[in-house]
Amino acid sequence: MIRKYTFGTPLPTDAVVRQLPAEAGALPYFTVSRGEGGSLSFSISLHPEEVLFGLGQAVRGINKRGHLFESWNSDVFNHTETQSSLYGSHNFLLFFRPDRLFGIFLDDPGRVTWDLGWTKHDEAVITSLSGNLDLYLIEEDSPVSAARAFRQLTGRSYIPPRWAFGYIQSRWGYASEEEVRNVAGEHRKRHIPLDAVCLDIDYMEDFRNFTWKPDAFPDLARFSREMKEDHIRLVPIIDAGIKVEEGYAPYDSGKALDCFCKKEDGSDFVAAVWPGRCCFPDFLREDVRRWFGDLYIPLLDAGIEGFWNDMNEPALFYSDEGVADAFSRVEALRGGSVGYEAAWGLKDSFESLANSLADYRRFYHLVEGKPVRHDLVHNLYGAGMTRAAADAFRRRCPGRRVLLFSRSSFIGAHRNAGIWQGDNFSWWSHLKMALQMLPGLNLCGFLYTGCDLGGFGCNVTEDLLERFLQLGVFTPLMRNHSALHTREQEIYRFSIWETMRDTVSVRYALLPFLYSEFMKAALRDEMLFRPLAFDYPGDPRAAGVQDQLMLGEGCMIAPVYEQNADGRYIYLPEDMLMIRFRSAEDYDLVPLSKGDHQISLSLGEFPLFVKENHAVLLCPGGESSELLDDTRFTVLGRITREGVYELYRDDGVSADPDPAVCITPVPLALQESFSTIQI
Ligand code: MIG
Repeated sequence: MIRKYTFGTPLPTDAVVRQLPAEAGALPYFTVSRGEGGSLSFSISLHPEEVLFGLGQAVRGINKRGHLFESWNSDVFNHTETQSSLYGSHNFLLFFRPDRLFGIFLDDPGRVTWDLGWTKHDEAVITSLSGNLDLYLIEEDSPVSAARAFRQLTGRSYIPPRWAFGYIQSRWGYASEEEVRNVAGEHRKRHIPLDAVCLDIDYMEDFRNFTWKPDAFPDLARFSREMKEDHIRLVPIIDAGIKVEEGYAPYDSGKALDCFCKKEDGSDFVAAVWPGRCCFPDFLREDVRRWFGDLYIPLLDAGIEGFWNDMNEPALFYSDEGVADAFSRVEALRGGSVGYEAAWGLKDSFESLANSLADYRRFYHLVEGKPVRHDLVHNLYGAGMTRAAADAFRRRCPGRRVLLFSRSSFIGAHRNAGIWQGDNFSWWSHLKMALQMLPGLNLCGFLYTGCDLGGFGCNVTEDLLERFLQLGVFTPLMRNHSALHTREQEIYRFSIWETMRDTVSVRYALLPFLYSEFMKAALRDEMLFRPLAFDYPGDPRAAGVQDQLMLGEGCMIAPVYEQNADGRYIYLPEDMLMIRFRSAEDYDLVPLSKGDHQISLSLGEFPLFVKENHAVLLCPGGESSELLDDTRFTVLGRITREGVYELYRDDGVSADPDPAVCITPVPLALQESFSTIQI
C-alpha cells in the first residue's frame, strides 16, 4: 500500500507517474518536527536489528545504517567513505526488521539530510531543508514487493539496446579517429570482445557540445559506419554547459530562445567548465528541453546510437562572481599579519570556487512560469538534461532504443536513462563500493548501471583491473574507463591480457542469459541485484551480508575485492551450485551446501552461484553482442525437479517489446550440473 503525505508546497519533480491524493491523517512511524528556516525533520527510533536499504548512489555498505548522507548532487572526484553525497539523489529508503517493513520516498528536489544512526545509533532523523515535499510511505509484506510497489509509483526502468550489454572501452583522451580505430583494432586483433568505444570530451572542438574536431574526426557519419561494420558503436559524451560564444550555433539558438538560467538581475548566469565560460540550459522548462534535445539529432543522423551525459549536477569550476569574492577576501588580508587561520582561509577562498553553494544560489529556473532559485531544485538538473535527450530520441527514433547514461540523476530519471557510478579510483576499496552500490541503485529504479571498471582516477594494476572486470561481467554497463594522464587501462596494455580477455569472454557467453534476466527485471518492475535479505527475509544472517548479491531469479555473485586474496569467504543461505569460471569454456561446477565456505579463487577465477532448480545459460561465444548464437545453450544448474527457464529474447532495439512474444520456455530436465540444449 502506498500513501502520500504532503508538507508545505512541493515543487514538481517528475519523479512519480501515479498521482495519489494526499492523506489527511498524520504520518505514522515518525515524529515530525519543524526546524530553523522551515526545515522539516522526520525522526524514528531504530530497532537493534533494523537494516536500512536504499539511497541509490551512495558510499558505504549495502545497509546504510550508521552514516550521515545528504541528497545534494555533487561532482565529487574523491569517493572516500566519509563522502555524504555523490552525483545523484535517490531519496528512497527501506526500513527492514524482522517484525516490520516499510519504505519512504521523499519527493523533494532540494537538500535532504539522512542521519541514519549517525548521531545516535538507535535513531534516524531525516530532514528536508525546505520543508516542502511529498512523502510517500510504502507498506508491503516483503522487500521484493516494496521494491515493486516503488517502481510502479515511479515508472518502468529504462531499457537500453542489447548491444549496450557488450564490453565498452572508454578513456578520457581518445582524440582522433585514428586513435579510436587503433583501440578497436587491438581488441579485434587479440579477440577481446568489444561492442562500443566511448568518445570523451576530446572529440569535441574546444569542448563545445555537439561539435566534433574537423581534423581529428573529419566525417563522423563515415567513421561511425566504418566502426559499425565491425560491430562497434561510438558513444560520445555531452556536457551540460553551453559555451558563451557568438557564432556557435547552440549558444546563438539558446540565446535567441532565452533558454539559459538567469541571475536575479535577469542576465544569463555564467560559470566556467571545460569550454570556458558557459551558460546553463534551464532543463526544468519543457521548451528548453526540446531545444536542447534537438541538438542531439545531427549526431543521431550521423549514425550515433548512444550517448553519455556528463557534468550535469551541474558541475561548475568557478563563476566570475566567485572569483571576485575570493580576490576580495584575499585583498582584505593583504598587508596585515596573516595567522594560521587566515592563511587557511586564503587557501580555502580558492579551493572552494568549484561547485559552491554561493554559485548555486546565484541563478534561477522558471518553474511553472515563476523563478525558483537553483538550490531549491538543484537535484533535478541532471534528470532534466537526461529527459531532454531521451525525449528527443523518442521523437527522432520512435520505437527504437538509444543508449543513454548520465552522471547526475534523480528518481524519475531511471525511466529515461542509466547512470554510471562516476569518478571512482583504481582502489580495491572502490571495487567493493561498486558492488555495494548496485542493490541501492536497483531499488531506486536504476537497473542499467555499472562503475568505471579498473577505476577512473589513479593508476590501475593488472590484478585490480582483472578483479574489476570479474565484477563487470555481471553489471549491465560493462565499461572500462579511466582518466587522462592515468596509466593506460585497455586490456591489451597488460601482460595478463589473455586472462582478462577470457573474463570478458564469459560475459559474452552469458550475455543472452544476463540480458534475459535484465529484461525480465525491467519489464516486471523488479531488481536485478538484490541484497540477500530480499530473497531470504527470514534468515537473520542474510540481512548482515555486505559483499554478496542476488542476481536475477536464481543466481548470486560474490566477487573477490581484495588484493592478493586467493579466494574469499561466502555465506550460502541455501544449497547452491558454484560455477568457477576461468573462461567461457573452462569452468568448474562445485555443489555447495547451505552455510559458510571459504572458496579458492586464483586471479583468473571468479564464481557465479546458482540456486537449486535454477539454471544459467551459456551461448557459443562471439566478439560482439551481434555475433552471438542465442539458439544453442549449455545449461548449468542442479535440477532436481523438472521445470522451465523463461528465456527472454527480442531484436534488441525495439522500444516496446511484447514480453508475451519474447519469452521462450526452456525445459529444465533433471540433471546434476550441466546439459546442452537447442531452442
Ligand atoms: O571534469 O570528460 O565523470 O567520466 O572522463 C571531468 C572528462 C569531466 C568527468 C566524468 C568522466 C570524464 C571526465 N569528466
